Amino acid sequence: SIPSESRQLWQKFGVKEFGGKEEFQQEFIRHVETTLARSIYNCDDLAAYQAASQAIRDRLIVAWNKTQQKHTTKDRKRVYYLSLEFLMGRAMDNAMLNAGIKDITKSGVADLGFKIEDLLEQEPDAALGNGGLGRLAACFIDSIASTNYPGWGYGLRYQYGIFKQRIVDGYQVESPDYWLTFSNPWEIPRYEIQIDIMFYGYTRKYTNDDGKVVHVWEGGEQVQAVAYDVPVPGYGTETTNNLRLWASKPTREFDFEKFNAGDYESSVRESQKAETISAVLYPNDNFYSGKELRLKQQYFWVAASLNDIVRRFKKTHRPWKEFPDQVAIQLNDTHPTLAVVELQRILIDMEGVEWDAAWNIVTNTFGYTNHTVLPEALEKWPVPLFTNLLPRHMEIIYEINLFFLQKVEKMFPKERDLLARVSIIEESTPQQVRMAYLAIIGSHKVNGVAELHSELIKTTIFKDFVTIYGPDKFMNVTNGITPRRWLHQANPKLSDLIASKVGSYDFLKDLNLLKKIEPLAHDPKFQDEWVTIKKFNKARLAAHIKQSNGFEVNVNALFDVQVKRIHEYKRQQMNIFGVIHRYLSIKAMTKEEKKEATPRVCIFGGKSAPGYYMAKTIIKLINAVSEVVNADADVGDLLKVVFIADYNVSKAEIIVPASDISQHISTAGTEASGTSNMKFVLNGGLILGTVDGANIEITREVGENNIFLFGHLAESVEDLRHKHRFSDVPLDPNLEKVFNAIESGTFGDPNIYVSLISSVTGSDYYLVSDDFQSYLDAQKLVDQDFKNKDTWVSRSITAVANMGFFSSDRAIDEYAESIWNVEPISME
Ligand code: Z2T
Repeated sequence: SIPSESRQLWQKFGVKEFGGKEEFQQEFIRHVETTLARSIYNCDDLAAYQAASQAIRDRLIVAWNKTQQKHTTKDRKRVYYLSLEFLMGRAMDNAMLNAGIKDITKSGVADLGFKIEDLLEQEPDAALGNGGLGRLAACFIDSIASTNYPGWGYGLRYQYGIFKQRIVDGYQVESPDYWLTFSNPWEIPRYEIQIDIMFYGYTRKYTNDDGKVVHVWEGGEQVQAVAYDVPVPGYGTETTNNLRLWASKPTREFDFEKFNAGDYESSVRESQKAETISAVLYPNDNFYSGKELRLKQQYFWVAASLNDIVRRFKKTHRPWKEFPDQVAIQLNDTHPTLAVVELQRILIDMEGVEWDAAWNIVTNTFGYTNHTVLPEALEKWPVPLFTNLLPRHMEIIYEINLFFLQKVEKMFPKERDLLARVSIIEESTPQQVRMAYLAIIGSHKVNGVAELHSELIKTTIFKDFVTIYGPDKFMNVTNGITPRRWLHQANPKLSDLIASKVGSYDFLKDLNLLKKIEPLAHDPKFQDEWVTIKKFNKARLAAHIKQSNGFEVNVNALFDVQVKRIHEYKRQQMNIFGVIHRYLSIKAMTKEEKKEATPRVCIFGGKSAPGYYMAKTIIKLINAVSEVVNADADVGDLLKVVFIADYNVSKAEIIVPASDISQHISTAGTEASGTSNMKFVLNGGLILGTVDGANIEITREVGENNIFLFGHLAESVEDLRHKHRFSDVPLDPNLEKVFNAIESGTFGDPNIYVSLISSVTGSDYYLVSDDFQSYLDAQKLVDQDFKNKDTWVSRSITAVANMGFFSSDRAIDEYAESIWNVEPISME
């Protein structure tokens, strides 16, 4: 239908991706002079970053357009990854790498007088997530693109990412992360894609001319969702997928009545309220807080995304029953569970599909991933709040629940308590909507994120549902990480060394090829190169520490790292108690003994949720210990304690390659998977960890000689907790010495730490005392083994060689095969 003359013009002038360095430079200068309206005389690093990223962005958009056209013509099943968090970090280095233009841009900007490293530094992190769950979503969309699956991410465009952390007087202080100050070159605003979203109002039903009962939801407040698209380039492929983030805007009609009534100011104020929906990311990791604004965010995002997905499906004019053949939707935790209800509502209220047929479509479309068994993290919304905000959805939930409970009652007529146990509605005051149960009932597959975790959900929190649905609905997909960011970008020297031995960079696409370096584990020359690279990475971190913390650390010391969100279940408190124990031991050493000791740098980093008192106390203690230990002349180089402020993705890229040991020491059964454990080992660091989450599978892959495991097993945790509650369990004697030191004021005002200590001397829910001796023993082994440099490096090499399984490409293939039933689309 497009006339051939027009078509020819489009072909003639259509934008081509630049290929060579000169074309890049031409684009760069064009953007400096036009997009930024600057010149050679006022182009600083920030402007140069902006111009370079504009040039790269243009190139991504060309690939994005091609991919989307291809996917539309192929018209095959797509996957949609719904996540309230995408912890992307910086985009520029990844965009250059994946598009295969890193060399030309690097030398292109160098000719113009800029260092690429300086430009990369200008970019703020896109920190739209809290921790593991958000970073997993970022790794997954990288892998979906890199393995050529047609897949979109859907999320919220928060104006404020996770807060920035400063340490003032040893305490965490938060400040807002307004990351859009200099505009964001990596997003394409789609002002034409505007979707009306309703809240509140009331429901009504009537019988139409055909005698059918029709439900309507009306009279509520309207806001508008505007789409912002972020191109997601695959590595070594033309495929460039889309991450669509929604921002809230006031609707245009919204103000009219008040405006006419002369109340202009208040109508503007009202419309500003709409903007706050997507304004800020909730800063909790593994913790649920039932705020109405959070539920609003969830519905806003889910309704906009489903509207978009359904609109795309309707363009193909297929019958509704084919919806699950065209669409797979993955629920990243329970945050998007309203999508189940919203799709059912669209089908029955708007599209006139019968209930059963609609429900069939819904359950065949969704998959649900659970990320935690911690009870305080499970979402439950009070029925009154829910009914007020989403009255029609509440009705549909009651209906879903009724049909579900009828089915259960038929299956198990004698099980009196079962119905109450599995009901979506918890009979508390007030009643609560159990979102995980709704997600299970509304999905065809439920998965955990590591083997132990996937077993635990079947035997504990979702046990009854295994009885009802059988075991096949529940499965495991062990998490993974993208080797592009977490090996090649973070550790270019190691990646280059590996490539020189493997013969190519193919391992970045097929991580099992790492196996080829295993025979080199005992090769002295290779070992030397390996050690040199680790030293270089440690020096790079040491320079960062010098800059941020103001003191020097010895790069020959053992770098011992624990960086992750601060949480009692992750047990940073056990780590710092261990550091205090080490400090006391050093103080008691003779000169001779000191000569034998292994010097350590204990590195901590991580944010606490702003309202999490215990986590904040742990941060304060780490900083207090740091101050005392680092200033103690008796200790010298044997022990340094560092708290790196504002841990984020970009800092992880510096910290991860620099570890000798990293700690993943959660109470067994509490860390669903962990993913930083994978990052550290992939970069040649060994793990000191508990038998928990993905540590277990890492042990299986790398061999138990190449990991330091300690502590009680998940199966004993319940008994141990019981003992603490119902009998007197003596405190571990070494821990007692540590507490005495704290209580005697060695690290400043002991009053600060009273509740931290009594949480252990009391019920010790996280079993710090129970595991403490075992932890110290494992640490001792680490000290000894680190002295044996040859064995240490061969263990490091062997471990890396066996990390292939933990590529997120593998995880995505498993989801695609066993949950989504989607296939790759080649861009040829
Ligand atoms: C989170 O980061 C994780 C689980 C959550 O449960 C919430 C958040 Cl914000 C609701 C983490 C797990 O703690 C971690 O073990 C896992 O590796 C990660 O999700 C990705 O699955």
